[in-house]
Amino acid sequence: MTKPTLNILLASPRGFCAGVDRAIQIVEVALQRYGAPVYVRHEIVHNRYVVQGLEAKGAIFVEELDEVPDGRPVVFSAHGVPKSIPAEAESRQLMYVDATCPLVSKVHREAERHHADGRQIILIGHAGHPEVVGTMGQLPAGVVLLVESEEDVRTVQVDDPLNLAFVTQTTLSVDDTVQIVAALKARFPAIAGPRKEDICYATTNRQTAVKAIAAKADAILVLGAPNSSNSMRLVEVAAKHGCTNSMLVQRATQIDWAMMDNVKTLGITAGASAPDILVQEVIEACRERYDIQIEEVVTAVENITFKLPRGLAAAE
Ligand code: 0CM
Ligand code: SF4
Repeated sequence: MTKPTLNILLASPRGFCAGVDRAIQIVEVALQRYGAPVYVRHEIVHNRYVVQGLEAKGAIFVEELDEVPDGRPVVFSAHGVPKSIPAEAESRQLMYVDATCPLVSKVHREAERHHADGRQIILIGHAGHPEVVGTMGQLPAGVVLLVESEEDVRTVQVDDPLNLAFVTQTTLSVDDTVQIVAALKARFPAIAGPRKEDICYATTNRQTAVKAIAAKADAILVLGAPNSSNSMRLVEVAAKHGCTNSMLVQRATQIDWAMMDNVKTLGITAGASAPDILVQEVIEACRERYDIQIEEVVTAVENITFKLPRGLAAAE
């Protein structure tokens, strides 16, 4: 029996970013250097496949430092941690390695600089996300105010409109953030901040790439996890740009093949924490059912890498 045809549009860039690559490498190098178990506070990146792979090598994932026994090394996840966490590790004389993405650390330093200059800070981000908890926790409680929407901008109570700055989470929707920043500038014309926002190159590039395939695809699959902010934003961006039939899947086994009945062109992308092997798994699952043709749609070429932290680099 001949298989039906399926055109696959592969968004590029997609999948791992430099910060995720570095964070995973940090856990692997720590395992080699210190032996198992190495503890990791929070999922190193928001992906079960990655977490399970590291667990198999001897990593133990915990949510809080008090779950780490004395004398064992602990790695902090790519999303960043409040200042209280390294302080607590130091007070317990725990060996820790910070895998915070350098682009998240950059936002931490920006917030500290504004605070040192006497400004109150507004963070644009999603409440409860670990990156938001980490960025707010760079400064004393109450110094950083969180806004999630234009509505929040209308109601936020600031101490002095002339002494304000904003910073953002790195994995937001670029288009939604433009609106929120515009609302902030309209209400507080003197607000200081980055030239645009603090959304990282990987988030920006993956959103641009999914936009390029959205209008041409009957359905889009985004490989990623529900707790992955950048992956969830890809699902939303695809829906807003012409493909309402856009879905998050963690593995090929989650694909609803009944929903694929009328799909002639399928778009595929992956969040910054989703390994390429999961994309390949989806392509293979499609190949079993369809006669597939793959077209890669490239909107940017990335060649960014980040060095390992001092103390973990190969020669040390
Ligand atoms: O921040 P987000 O939820 O998108 O995290 P992630 O682990 O899915 O992606 C990589 C990062 C960071 C910071
Ligand atoms: Fe860093 Fe961006 Fe990757 Fe997060 S998504 S780890 S901020 S490069």
